[in-house]
Amino acid sequence: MTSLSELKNFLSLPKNITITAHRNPDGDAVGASLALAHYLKKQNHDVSVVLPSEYPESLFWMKGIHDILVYDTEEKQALDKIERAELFFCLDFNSLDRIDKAGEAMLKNKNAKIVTIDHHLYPEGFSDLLISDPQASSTCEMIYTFITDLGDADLIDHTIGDCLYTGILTDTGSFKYSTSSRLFRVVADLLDRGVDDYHLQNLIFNSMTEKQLRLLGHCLNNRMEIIPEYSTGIITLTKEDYANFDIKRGDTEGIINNLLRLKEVDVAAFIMEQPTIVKISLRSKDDISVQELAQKHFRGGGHKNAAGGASFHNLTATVNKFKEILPLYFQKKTFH
Ligand SMILES: [Mn+2]
Repeated sequence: MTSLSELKNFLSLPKNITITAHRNPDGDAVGASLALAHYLKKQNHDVSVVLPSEYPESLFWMKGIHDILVYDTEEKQALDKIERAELFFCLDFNSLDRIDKAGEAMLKNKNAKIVTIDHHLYPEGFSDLLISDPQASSTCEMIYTFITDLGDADLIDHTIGDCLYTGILTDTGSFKYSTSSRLFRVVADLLDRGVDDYHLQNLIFNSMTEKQLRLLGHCLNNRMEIIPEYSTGIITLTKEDYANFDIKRGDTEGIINNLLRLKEVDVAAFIMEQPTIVKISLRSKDDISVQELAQKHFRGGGHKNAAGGASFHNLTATVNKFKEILPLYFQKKTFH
């Protein structure tokens, strides 16, 4: 299976299909998985979504989310779905290390075809059919195009629309990054299909817990450092912060974007001390790319304006390493 028309043929009879997306799934990964699952179920396929790790609580309102199998905690059921699948959809990632053990299990199932739909740069070659578009705002935007290209735009109802809109909204930071006229046309069509954008904005963004807002205050007040000569901002979180604020999955989401609200900051780094590694998230403005820095120095990758990776040094050493690398990538500014 190497073309969309072959896939369409394959899908003309009910199949066992397993959808997966990357570890620590975000709004785009979960939204794309559920949207595709709802669409395929409408065509009588037997569909399951298997994610490597837990999805964020902020998305619990999404229809079908509690049917998702989490490999970390439901390994047996997840493996069963992976072993029985005739077709895999890999969404919102393009290298198998993003799905850990689920990837190994998937490759063992030699009877199944693999279709990847993703908007990250430099896809690995593990798929039978690769639909890659680094220009797309989100995998959710690509799922819309995918369903439309299969001739099934009419099947996009407001349930599918809600899922797609969620991924678009979160991956573009409420239409702040990687937008295009094409994206706005997609969104206009989703609204025509019954998506309530105001309601979804509230569900997704105005639903912080008090703890999360206080943690944001702590980060900005006590853990932020600005390096003016490299237009860079850094926020760090220590193990003690994780304990004191009882930080759970999803609690730190979006904190990094606050650094870019500063006029003088073009590059933002969020460096988190985790139990065994130190994680680093990077964001940038305009044409400044953080992708290569993440890939070369922190075993990671991502997009031009949003990338990440990890380090096996301690927190201080990782922060120092990041500061030492800055001159390799960014012009030093002089002040008069
Ligand atoms: Mn995405």
